[in-house]
Amino acid sequence: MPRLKIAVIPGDGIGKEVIPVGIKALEAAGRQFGIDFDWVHFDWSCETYHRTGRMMPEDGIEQLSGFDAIYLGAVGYPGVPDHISLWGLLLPIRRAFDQYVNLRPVRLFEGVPCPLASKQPGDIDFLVVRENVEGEYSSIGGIQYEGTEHEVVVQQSIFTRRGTDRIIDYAFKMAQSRTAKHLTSATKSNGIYHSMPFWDKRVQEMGKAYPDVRVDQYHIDILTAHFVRMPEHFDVVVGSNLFGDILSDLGPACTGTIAIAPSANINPEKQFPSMFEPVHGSAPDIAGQGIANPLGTIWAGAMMMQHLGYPDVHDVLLRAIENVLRTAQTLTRDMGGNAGTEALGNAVIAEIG
Ligand code: GGG
Repeated sequence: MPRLKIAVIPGDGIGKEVIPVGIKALEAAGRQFGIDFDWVHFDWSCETYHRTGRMMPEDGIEQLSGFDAIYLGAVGYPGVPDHISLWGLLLPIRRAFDQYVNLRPVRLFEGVPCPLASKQPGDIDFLVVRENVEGEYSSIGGIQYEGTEHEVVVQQSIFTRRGTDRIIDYAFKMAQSRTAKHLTSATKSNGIYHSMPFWDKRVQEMGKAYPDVRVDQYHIDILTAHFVRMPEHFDVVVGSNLFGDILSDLGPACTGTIAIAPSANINPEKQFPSMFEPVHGSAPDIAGQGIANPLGTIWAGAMMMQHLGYPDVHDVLLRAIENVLRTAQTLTRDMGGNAGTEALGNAVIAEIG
């Protein structure tokens, strides 16, 4: 009987509410295929930071390194600056385990009210491929003359040839594996002088190895407009760390709720554990009320099973989400219903059977 060892970091806010639901759903789906889990919980969070001055212990990465995967809720809470919560936990994990691909599928499900009136389920079904370890998410830079009227702040972005090529190549491969074989690349090469024209050039160069993939290159500003106006146009969308992050919030917002969206931080070579989390953050405004939507966390769990070599478990979980949404009986508030986190989780688990 396969036994998977999963590190669980619920984190902050609604992360603590959605992760237990995700675990229950994974256990129900795993049972059908004789898969067992060892869940090892780590209480690393902004609360831990308040108590200890660190989001995770000094040997945190070492502690995670023997696991098959990491299942994370959310980080960030009032009182801890946002850059501390990201740089103290999420980003060091992504970097230490070279999780350079961030996969964020975007899909409009039947039963979920769509804010774009003319769009139907099937119209929106694309994949954002986000570069996950370099780019604009950089700690290189500094401040001089702090607090004076001469204050100067410098923030560097990092675009390596290796880092740029490997994410673009991954995105081409994803596009090639799909029916539409269509890749869209997001940059801002008319405004950002060095890194973005470099990225554009690498897309053109690397595209030569994928003649069957149709390529579009857009500036990020008009691309966001196209996301809203014609989301059906997109299949695989690749962008830098920052642009990918923005597009993968905007995409699911166009499908009715960001809370359904999952995020897979992948080390494709499987040398290190990959990490799975919902796209959404800790949502302090609704934390503790039992009303958070757990579907992004459950879908992230499904992606974890796909990555670990259990596509059947992935499919069972996704079918259960689809079926629950289709009936539109048990929806959380973000989807126009009044069900709570537990009720929606139980409906998915009942569907799993
Ligand atoms: N679900 C993880 C989480 O808390 N996300 C909030 C966030 O700000 N993430 C930034 C990122 O994905 O880079």
